[in-house]
Formats: sequence, C-alpha cells, structure tokens
Amino acid sequence: LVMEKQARQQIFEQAKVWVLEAGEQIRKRMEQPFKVETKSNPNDLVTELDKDTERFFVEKIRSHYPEHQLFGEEGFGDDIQTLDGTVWIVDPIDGTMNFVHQKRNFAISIGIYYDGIGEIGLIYDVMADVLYTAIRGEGAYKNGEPLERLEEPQELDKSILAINSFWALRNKRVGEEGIHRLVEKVRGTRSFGSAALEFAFVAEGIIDGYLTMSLMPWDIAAGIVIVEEVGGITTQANGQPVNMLEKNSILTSHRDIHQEIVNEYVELKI
Ligand code: 2AM
Ligand code: CA
Ligand code: CA
Ligand code: CA
Repeated sequence: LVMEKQARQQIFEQAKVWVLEAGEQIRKRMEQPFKVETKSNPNDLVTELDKDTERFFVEKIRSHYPEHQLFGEEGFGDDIQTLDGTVWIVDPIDGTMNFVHQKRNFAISIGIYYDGIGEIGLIYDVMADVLYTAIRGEGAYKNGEPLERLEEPQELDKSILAINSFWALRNKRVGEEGIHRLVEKVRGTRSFGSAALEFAFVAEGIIDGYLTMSLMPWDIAAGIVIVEEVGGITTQANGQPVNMLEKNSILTSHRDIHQEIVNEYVELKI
C-alpha cells in the first residue's frame, strides 16, 4: 500500500505551514534568555525551545491527524515500536549546540513515513530562512525551487566531505587508518554541526558526502528523503541499509563516491 497522493500533498502543505510557524516562534523566543540543560553528558545540550518546539508539533499532529504517530528526540511523542501507518519523525532543533553557541546553523527536521517508506522530508534552516523539501518521486526543492539531480560525475579526490571530529579521536568503532587516508584523499572536509543540514547540503550538491558514526532516526529521516530525490545514496557507513528505528552510522553522498568510501576507507569495528 502506498500513501494516497492527494492526502500526501495535503499533509506536506500542512507540515510546511507548521515548520515555518515553529521556526518563527524560535526566532522570536531566542531573543529572550532561555534555559539550557544537559542530557547524556555535559556537551549534550537541550533547551526549553527544543522541548516546546517538539510539543508544538505533537499538539498539532494529535489534533489534526489523531491516527498519525510522532517519533521525536525529546520524547513528547509516541513510544514507537514499528513504522506502521503514518509516522512523523521529528527533530525540533537539530544542531542544538549551534543554536546555543552560535544562534544559527540549526534546523527543524521532519520526515514523514508511511509503512516505513519515507514520503515527505522537510529541513528548515531557521535563521537562514531556507526550507529544503521533498516528496518521494517528485524531486527535491530549496525554497520552492527544484534542486538539480546529482548527475555530474563526481570523483573522490575532487569531493568535499562533511565529517565530524571522531576521526581525530582514538575512536574504537572505526579504523583510524582508513579515515586518515580518506581525509587525505578528498579535496576538503567540513563539519557543520547539524546532521539535517549536512544532508540538505549533500542534496544541494554543495558538499559531496557526509560520514558520521552515530545518528538517531530524527537526525536523518527528512534528509534521506531529500537526498534520495536528487539521486544521492544513504546507507550505514558499512553500506548496509539504514534502520529507521535505531541508531545508525551514516554515509550519505553522491552516487559516484559512495561505494568507494564504503569499500576502501571505512572499517567499522563493531
Ligand atoms: P542534535 O543537535 O539534535 O542533538 C552534531 O554533530 C549532530 O549530531 C547534530 O545533528 C546533533 O543533533 C547530532 N547528535 C546526535 N546525538 C548527539 C549527542 N549525543 N550529542 C550531541 N549531538 C548529537
Ligand atoms: Ca539533542
Ligand atoms: Ca539531531
Ligand atoms: Ca535535536
């Protein structure tokens, strides 16, 4: 069964209205002081705006689409066991550290899945006021303008790769030697601090790939749909399919460099 097209379009239009409204709220409220707390460790930040933004989506979805579920980072949604039916996978603020320290470079990320298939993706760069969107099979857009498919051939030594600092650490989960060779091989590396925006930038073709060792479903749900719509590929870092109910390592990239990174450079140790 697939999602009915007209219903899907209606859900997309509604989600777009809500994400823009949530973004406007964040921009207003961040001018006042807000409370910052820590979660799993002193660098794992959460603010009252993360929580309130997720609550905003929970309330909207429960009142407009009571049969839909919401799976969100801050836990105000549903306790999801399966991806049956329509599930909104929501990260209310992706890049909370950027939000707190930089007051920019963060996004709202919403993936809408139907029976496990990504149907809709929205990534809203709140301070830049740039909205990346995609509906499965209908292409990807940036502020309503179509994104070009990633059709130009791409080579690894001419690629910019987004990668976070795990490769500089003695990370037990990934072979250092391969990552060192990869960093030497590519034209340059970047680290934006928002997984959702890193996916959006891959889709836009302004970076060629994003490699990271540990992301949750809400970090990637929207991005996967958007990257797929321009012909990019997303898998776990070892090339295995992503599991949208669990933590994953991630490689999302232009088609031409994906297999080479997996085969020649990434050695997962778990
Ligand atoms: P977050 O800001 O929504 O928590 C930072 O490199 C990226 O990794 C962000 O997209 C961030 O999402 C995500 N991330 C996932 N788990 C994290 C954690 N435990 N601590 C910090 N960032 C995390
Ligand atoms: Ca977080
Ligand atoms: Ca996130
Ligand atoms: Ca978040």
